[in-house]
Amino acid sequence: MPITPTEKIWIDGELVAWEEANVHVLTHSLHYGSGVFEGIRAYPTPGGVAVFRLAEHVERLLASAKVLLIDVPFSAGQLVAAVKEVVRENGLSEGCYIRPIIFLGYGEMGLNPLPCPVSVAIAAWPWGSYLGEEGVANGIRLKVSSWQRHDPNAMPTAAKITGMYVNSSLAKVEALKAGYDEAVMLSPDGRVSECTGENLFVVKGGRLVTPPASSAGALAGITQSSVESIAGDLGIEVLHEDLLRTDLYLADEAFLTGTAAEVVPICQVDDRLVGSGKPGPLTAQIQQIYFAAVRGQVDRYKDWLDHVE
Ligand code: PPE
Repeated sequence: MPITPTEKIWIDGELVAWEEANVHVLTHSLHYGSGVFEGIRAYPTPGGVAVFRLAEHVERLLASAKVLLIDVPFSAGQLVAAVKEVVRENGLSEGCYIRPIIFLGYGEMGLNPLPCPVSVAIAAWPWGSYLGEEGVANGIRLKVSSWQRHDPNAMPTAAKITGMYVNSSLAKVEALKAGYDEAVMLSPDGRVSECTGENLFVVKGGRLVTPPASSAGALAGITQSSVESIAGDLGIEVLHEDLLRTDLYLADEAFLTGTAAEVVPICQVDDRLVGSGKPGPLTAQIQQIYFAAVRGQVDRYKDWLDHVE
């Protein structure tokens, strides 16, 4: 997805011009994938632009840093304020995608990251639907990847580590080259884990099922937890249970969730139609409430929004 440049990027406490937000080629994280990052969205609401579940994203960012023993020189409160500053100063009143990254900079080379300088950058730009408008409306086609999700003892899947996404990219490219929209990855023990950058739900017998993040080696998604709240408030039971690939083939409905992707129906998995092959009624209902909630149109979920002004 192309990036539309905005004016300023926040780096280590200062706003710098977009085109000057550069790093040295010997940046540690470029060589070893040792950064941690987040994907956050802001949306236009009746009360002005607001960031969706900002505190939770900052908390997860700092948790990812903790896993890598990165000592972050900013507090959660400072990072929350910095994200809002980036949205405000770039005049992104129609909403945007926000990408904070904590990375190890130039200064040391070698596999011991501990002596490296730590940098924090936050960029934001307007970004449309990650899997396309067509996918959001009519559903996408998934392929079960030949690439497995990481074993959590090979790569800490609870943390959003830049280097981990080589695994996701391999799966994504394989799926795209085979003519699918997205890949679904299995854990080393053959259970459904997640998609390359999204969590996954199936609907079966009126209940929602999503793989348990820890045993499936998936990221605990903030969109996933929002969808669980929405479903709970609709009186729909949500289970965290292991899923096999055949559970995807035989689901009544399925959809994926992520900040960038939002809520996207799945219409086929490995060329099997999911249900009727069209977005199902529960998926459509949850999608509609999610899109309204992020735009501040549902009173019950107003606490999820952090206003920028
Ligand atoms: N799993 C993975 C592997 C993942 O990267 C994401 C977010 C999720 C699940 C969903 O998490 P959440 O956003 O909290 O609901 N992926 C981010 C980066 C995507 C990218 O392609 O880059 C995102 O959606 O911003």
